[in-house]
Amino acid sequence: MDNPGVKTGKLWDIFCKVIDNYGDAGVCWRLASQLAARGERVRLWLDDPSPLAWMAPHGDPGVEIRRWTEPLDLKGLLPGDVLVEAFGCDIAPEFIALYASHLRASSQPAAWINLEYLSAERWAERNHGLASPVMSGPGKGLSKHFFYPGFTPDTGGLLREPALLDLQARFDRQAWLHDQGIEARGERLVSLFCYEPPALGQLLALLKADAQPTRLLVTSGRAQAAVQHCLAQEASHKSQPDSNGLLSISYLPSLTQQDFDHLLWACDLNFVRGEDSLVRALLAGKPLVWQIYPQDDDAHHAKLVAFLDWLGASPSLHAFHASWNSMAPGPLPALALGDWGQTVTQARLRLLQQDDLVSSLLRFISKNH
Ligand code: TRH
Repeated sequence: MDNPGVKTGKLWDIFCKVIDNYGDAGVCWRLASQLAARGERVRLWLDDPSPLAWMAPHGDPGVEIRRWTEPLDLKGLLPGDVLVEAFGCDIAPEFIALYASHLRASSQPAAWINLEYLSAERWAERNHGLASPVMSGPGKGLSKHFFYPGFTPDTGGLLREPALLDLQARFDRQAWLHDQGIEARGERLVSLFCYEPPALGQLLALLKADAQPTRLLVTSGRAQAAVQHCLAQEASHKSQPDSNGLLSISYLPSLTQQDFDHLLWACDLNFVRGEDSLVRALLAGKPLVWQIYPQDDDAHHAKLVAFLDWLGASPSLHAFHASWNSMAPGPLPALALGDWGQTVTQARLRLLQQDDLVSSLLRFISKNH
């Protein structure tokens, strides 16, 4: 249920630090522009805004990008009504001091949201919406609230534009491929956005050996480097150059977020990674395989299993993920796109019956503040 009716018309300050990869900036940009689309005003503070130059080159009139310098330049600045601390980024203390004194002067309660990482684990439901008193520093005495994105109605939901499925229904796959310079001749199209999965060589071998021709659309950056590394390694082990069989490979430039969606809509199977691209692949409703962001203590294993359980993944989809994410030894199982596609479309239906993240965030703010 989308609920564009809940409007607060407030000024939001969203703070984000780019740790690595594109997800932090990607999620915060999506949040900022979706808030702006519902009539909110947003300042997005980023320590490194450079990924936005290719993700969102046209910007958004409702979103002001500010560089998070140390110290922050706060001259003449009035803090906004809502403060969003994305992914535990520790908002600059000088900004918190300004916000706290603004609240005291206006006798308003704090509207300070701790936006957390996405997880399908049960604790996300338990912790969603909980208050957390600030015990020290310039915000001492204020209260933050945990906001957990998630896959069930007891969480904050997932970022989803109200018109997304209509846009997808009107999408012209052939025209888009042509515009990208991709001359597809009826092959199966597979997108690849990944880190360096050890099973990548196996995937390439599987696609080469398949009776059905495949075109692999490889995203720029780490995925491209990983594929090229695999191919070079393979070549160095062979005296004769190997043929790619029925596999052809296209390397893509960095796409805008909008064209990244188009890529997911155009393909018959999407390999995605991290957080934001997983959500977009779910919303695309096509068969997907997720490479989860790896954590040192293997905490991502439980997170992956929780997601697959929520998804209702079949044994074959479970097994493919276990292998792709190096959780189980053994070869990659065969692709089963019919089965995987059905699973994803059913999961998407469940998501469409729930509020999206911006609707639940707006409701949370108007109820609590
Ligand atoms: O880049 P990621 O691996 O980001 C990760 C995750 O967010 C992870 O949870 C976090 O802990 C870690 O960073 C630090 O994957 P993700 O989350 O899918 O983000 C990719 C973003 O990049 C997404 O918004 C889509 C966008 N994108 C484009 O806009 N164009 C492109 O060409 C590509 C490849 C991605």
